[in-house]
Amino acid sequence: VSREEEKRLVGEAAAELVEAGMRVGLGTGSTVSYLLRALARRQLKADYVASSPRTEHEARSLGLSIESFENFDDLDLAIDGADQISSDGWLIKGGGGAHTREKIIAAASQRFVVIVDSSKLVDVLHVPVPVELQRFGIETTLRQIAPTELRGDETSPDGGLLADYLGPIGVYQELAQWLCATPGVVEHGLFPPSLVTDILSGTGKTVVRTTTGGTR
Ligand code: A5P
Repeated sequence: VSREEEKRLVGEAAAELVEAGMRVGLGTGSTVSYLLRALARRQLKADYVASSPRTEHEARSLGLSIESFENFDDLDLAIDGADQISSDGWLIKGGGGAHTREKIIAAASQRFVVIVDSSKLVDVLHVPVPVELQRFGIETTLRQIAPTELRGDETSPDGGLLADYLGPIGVYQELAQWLCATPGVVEHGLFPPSLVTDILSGTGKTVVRTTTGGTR
């Protein structure tokens, strides 16, 4: 079974979690693309919020109704992919540069479901850790969180520069706090287990469901 097939299976399984009338946050990436197609086939009347222009465009072209996130103060459910999931439930996200909006959506949602193929399951998280940085003072911010490499002129939809932290990871919580505490860092791609309520991972032809019960 290919990785694409695993992505399709988890995307379709996650689409079954959506019910009519729900307010649903949609993540970004190739796994989410399968989710969007499955949601479009279900033709539910639900309100969707997109974490990126890519998702917004893709969802609209499939006929899903995308609302502005300024219209909702919370969400019932959010579904997103990830770059890595550690055995203790931490995520690295942002390979696609959308992690700031994705984290806002995850934190706003009653339930945050992560959908991944088996290649994303790791024992221990490894670099790169994506970061979004303010352009103002970029060189000093990069120096403070060295070694961090800019991804050229790639920006987030909110205008931040995207970069990858490449240094030691150590204790996840400590790295997350250090990155957050550095002025100029808009957001980093480490998501703590407390943000996540469910993980759907594709392993061959089966979808493994883990309820992590993140509390918020
Ligand atoms: C996007 O910004 C990211 O957080 C992740 O890279 C994404 O959710 C995973 O994408 P794939 O499903 O394409 O691996």
